[in-house]
Amino acid sequence: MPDAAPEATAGPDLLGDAELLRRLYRQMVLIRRFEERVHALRQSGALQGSAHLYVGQESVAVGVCARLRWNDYVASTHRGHGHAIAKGVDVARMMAELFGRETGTNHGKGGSMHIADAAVGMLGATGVVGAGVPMALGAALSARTRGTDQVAVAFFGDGAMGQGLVYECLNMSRIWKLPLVFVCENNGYAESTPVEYALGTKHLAGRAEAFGVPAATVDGQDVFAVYGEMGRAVARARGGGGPSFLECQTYRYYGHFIGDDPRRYRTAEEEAYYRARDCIERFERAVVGRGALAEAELRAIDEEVGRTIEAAVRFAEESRPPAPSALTTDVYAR
Ligand SMILES: Cc1ncc(C[n+]2csc(CCOP(=O)(O)OP(=O)(O)O)c2C)c(N)n1
Ligand SMILES: [Mg+2]
Repeated sequence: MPDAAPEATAGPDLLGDAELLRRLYRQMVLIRRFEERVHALRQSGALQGSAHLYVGQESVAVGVCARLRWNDYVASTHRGHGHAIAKGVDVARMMAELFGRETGTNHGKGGSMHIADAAVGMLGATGVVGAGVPMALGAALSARTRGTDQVAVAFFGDGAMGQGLVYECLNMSRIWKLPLVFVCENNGYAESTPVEYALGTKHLAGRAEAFGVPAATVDGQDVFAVYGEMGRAVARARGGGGPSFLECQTYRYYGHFIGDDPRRYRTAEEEAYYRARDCIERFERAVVGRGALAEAELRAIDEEVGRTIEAAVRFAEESRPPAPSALTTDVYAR
């Protein structure tokens, strides 16, 4: 492994767009602070339940969602907080959901793995590996049938590349030329199983190409690389050109879920390698180093995000749990 961390790849067009740069940075930091706060709350016992943290992968959700409109669709995974935040779900309502409060996105009945908000196109997280992919396919088919130019995105992990339904969706999206972007977040592991053990090839994009779906492999720890490739995929989808597949190579810093702290299946050297490519630090080096944003601007964003997260925690703590009389509402369709 070479140990020199590469630069993020922003070209002059992106470096000249200060508003976009501020938005990308704020979203990445918002996800990271949210997740770190969730980790601390869980460790202290203030928060119950399971959570799969997204820390390390922020540049994937942010680079992808920065290309989407509010009414485009996203279907998520068990590691879904970052997707929801990047798509515009309110962090206070997300925190309330994790606390099981009635003000939460799912009125406190869903928790970490079911966060959904139809108002911003967040179709939902799911605990079933690969199950978000047909949801996104259905949303893409709906958009096409209604004649809108909306796009749907399916986020899924390398683990979902072993799920048959993903391949059925690749095929269906291609023959119907649906406006769907498959975003495979290859973080190297499915729980503790390395991708090299579970999959017979490192070339995941080749699997999509076999179905006739244009595919690309990108450095998922470089928000500009993700944003660039996603721009091509979204243009293809909105223009009637059908689906695309993006393999984003990335890494999760924490364990598979909160509780998988020893992480015995990977080495300290490997973790250090990916941390040296941290998406937020690389972004900062690129934009401050080349004078696109002042460091003081980034620190001001950090402070604002810190206040937003603390306000979200207060909102959650001060909200009530759902009333016992609401036990069966919103649980099953009537
Ligand atoms: C259909 C199905 N099989 C197995 C599981 C158990 N399981 C939960 S997460 C996970 C690993 C998923 O790995 P990946 O898709 O790479 O996502 P990551 O956790 O790395 O983000 C597994 C096997 C499940 N939830 N659903
Ligand atoms: Mg994985």
